[in-house]
Amino acid sequence: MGAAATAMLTSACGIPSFEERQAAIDATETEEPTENGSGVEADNSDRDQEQVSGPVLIDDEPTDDLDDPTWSELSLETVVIAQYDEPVSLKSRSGSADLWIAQRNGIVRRIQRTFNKDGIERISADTSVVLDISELVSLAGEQGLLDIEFSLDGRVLFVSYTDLEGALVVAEFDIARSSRANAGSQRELVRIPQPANNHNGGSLAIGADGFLYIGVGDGGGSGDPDGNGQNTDTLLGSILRIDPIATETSPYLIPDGNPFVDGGGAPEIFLYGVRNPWRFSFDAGTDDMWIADVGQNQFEEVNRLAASQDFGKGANLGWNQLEAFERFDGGTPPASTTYPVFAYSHANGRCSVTGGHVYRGALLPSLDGVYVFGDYCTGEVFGLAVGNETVLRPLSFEAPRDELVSIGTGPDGELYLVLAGGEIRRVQAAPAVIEE
Ligand SMILES: [Ca+2]
Repeated sequence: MGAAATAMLTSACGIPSFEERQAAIDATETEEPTENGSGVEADNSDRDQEQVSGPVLIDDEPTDDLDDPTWSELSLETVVIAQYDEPVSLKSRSGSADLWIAQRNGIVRRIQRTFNKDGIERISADTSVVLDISELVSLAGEQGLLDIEFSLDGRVLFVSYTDLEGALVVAEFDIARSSRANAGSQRELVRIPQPANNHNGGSLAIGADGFLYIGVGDGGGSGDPDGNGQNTDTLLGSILRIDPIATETSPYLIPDGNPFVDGGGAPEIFLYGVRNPWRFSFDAGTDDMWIADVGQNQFEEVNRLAASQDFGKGANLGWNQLEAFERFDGGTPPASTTYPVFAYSHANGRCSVTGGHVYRGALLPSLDGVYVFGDYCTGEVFGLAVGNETVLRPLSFEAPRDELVSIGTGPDGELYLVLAGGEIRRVQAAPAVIEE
């Protein structure tokens, strides 16, 4: 793959240019590997402790004194189950064992999974097209088809993409019980003009409440020059929540519980102060919302918005006054900031967080309740447990060093890695080693 193609892929999820990334990697190549067991290096040389609130793991103190959770000993492997041109997302759908893949070029495909009478699984990468909106999609910079999602009943396919004018569009298509969407049924729900072609966000998730949550980046440009993250009058820099039911006057309804229904901001906004929330998800066990927000030049962050606290309804996640726990460019921490549960620096080539899922599958029981996420540039995958102690451990398998664009789950909760180079990999336990 040429450098130009790599730069395009690299930029698909809201991260520095190829040149910036290479410079960062070059600058850190001589560093000693970490010994702290967290897998994530410290960079707190200029931290102002007064700013810090909440758990901090950007720290150079060894974390080996923490009890190692059983899951950190898990021996995992990944198996390639399919390969596509620039996949960006993997989703599942109620009533179907299949996996549904979005490609950046605007094509949605299906990985078919069937089980014989003995329960043996057969996987076939269906080459037929579920939906092709390539003619509607722009592809410069970080643009493209960004995500897909199904309604709770599986009968509607939602898509988010940048249109030919560069705006972020969220639309729905009828798919009923079919494996092919009705291409003529597009109904546009939301269209948000974008000041620049990066930080489009576009992540989609249906909550247990059946509402559609939409991640919207700050609009791009370095440092959020227009202050969109802190401006509740713009949909940029926010996670929106809508009820995708059309009325005569609007393509969707505003859920009654949204924080700004009575004023103070756009009624679609559910929470704000995000930069580029590239992948957020709901914990299938607790309904907590987990948001991975891509940082500027220093820190990547993971946020947990507990279901018991209304999923962070109305929360301000701090951007662009804060980058993770730090003041950004002399910013002032907002009066009521919701801080991340975890953040890491760009040391050792790490560059951009890729949000994943709290594991609730059956294959890896010791991983139950652990948030699994990764870094786009290094392809590393981590487990994060937040409880009395916050524990981060790299998950131990030989993942290919390829850009990790998404982590998806099947209908059974099992994990799949989506690599920008094309591979879809299932995560599973490595076979036992039999001693002679
Ligand atoms: Ca933040």
